Amino acid sequence: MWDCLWTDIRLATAAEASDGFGYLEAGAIGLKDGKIAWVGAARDLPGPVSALAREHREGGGRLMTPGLIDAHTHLVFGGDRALDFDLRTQGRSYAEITAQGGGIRSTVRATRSLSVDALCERALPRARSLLSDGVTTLEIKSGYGLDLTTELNMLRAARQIASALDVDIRPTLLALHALPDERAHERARFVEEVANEWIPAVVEENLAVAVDVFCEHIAFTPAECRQVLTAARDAGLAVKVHADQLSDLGGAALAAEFGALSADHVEYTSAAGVAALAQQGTVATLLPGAYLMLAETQRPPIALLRTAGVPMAIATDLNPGTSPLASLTLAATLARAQFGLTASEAFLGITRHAARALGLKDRGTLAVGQRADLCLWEISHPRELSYWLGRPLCATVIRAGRARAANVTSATAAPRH
Ligand code: DI6
Ligand code: FE
Repeated sequence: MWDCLWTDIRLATAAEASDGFGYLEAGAIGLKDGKIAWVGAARDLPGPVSALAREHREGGGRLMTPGLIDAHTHLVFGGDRALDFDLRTQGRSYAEITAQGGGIRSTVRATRSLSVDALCERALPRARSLLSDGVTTLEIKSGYGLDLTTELNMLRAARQIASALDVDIRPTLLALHALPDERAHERARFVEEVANEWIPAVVEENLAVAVDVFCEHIAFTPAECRQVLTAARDAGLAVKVHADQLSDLGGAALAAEFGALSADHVEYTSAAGVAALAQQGTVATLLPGAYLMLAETQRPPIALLRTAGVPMAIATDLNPGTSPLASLTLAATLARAQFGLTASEAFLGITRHAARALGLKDRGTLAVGQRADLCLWEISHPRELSYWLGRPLCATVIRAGRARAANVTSATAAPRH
């Protein structure tokens, strides 16, 4: 006997299927103990509805998909960068603003000034925005502390978000993001400290499951990244790389070299980089929000990635500087509009391939044995998920078999201490 049976739904399972969606018009899904116990065409149900489950729910013909997975965010931070954006729209470049003390470093100043509680409180509305758009699993990076104390505080804030909201958080130590001003003259020592002190401290408190580095001319060299990724791997943590966003430093190949879960951005990734990702099975995570807001013109090598069979995830990159984007379905629409992804590529990018970008095998598709993380949408076909620009479409979210209200804004309050 299942806990719950849904009928009168259309399904997009995101499992391997010839149409790319796993679309089924008259579907049904049975849930038990927080997992999917049965999924398929309603006409194939193994008995009468009343005999199969303790609760029966009807979806009114709405579309059901896996819960969405945002595999790349920086949603814990202080302040904002609305002024940076103003400057950029008036012709100043991201690199120029960064060099003049704006950019990441201004967010660092604001972030360092906040307590864990205050960081959490500021992040919660942003997280709620993602949740109300169907996100059930969310990666959150540190990286605006640039000192151990603040990095740990950011990760503690991420943990607090996990207990305040109905969402699974995957915390990542963004170990190399920018060199802090006060360490400008001791680059090598800073990198060493990150590798030898920060990573063990994070492991000690079990605050992150992965380590990320920003490999870029305005950030860190491949050699510096290699040093930190080696320490991460030795500590048993998964690895991710901000790769080839603004130039080709071989970031994707570096990610592959370390068996990274994902190489993220990849606008400037070369054919050799794509081949390395394909060989290693590393996901390319596309971040169209940053591409849009930086007015970039170099698109990721989608055709190469597609031909090589590299799984493509799509994420918001939600951050104050380059991607103040708080809707994953909007990210999916942007990936189609700007990068030419197909509707099914966009759908898999926020479901199955996003799960893989986080190393999660128990979600991202509707299949027997998978976690019952589900969304019910006010649309009838999954291609509409990456079509609308900022239209709220999510009707119902179920996480691990339990329903939550689509609008979590008022339902959940920040913890007060
Ligand atoms: N790439 C990004 O898109 C964000 N970090 C990174 O390494 C931007 C971070 C910021 O500008 O605040
Ligand atoms: Fe990022």
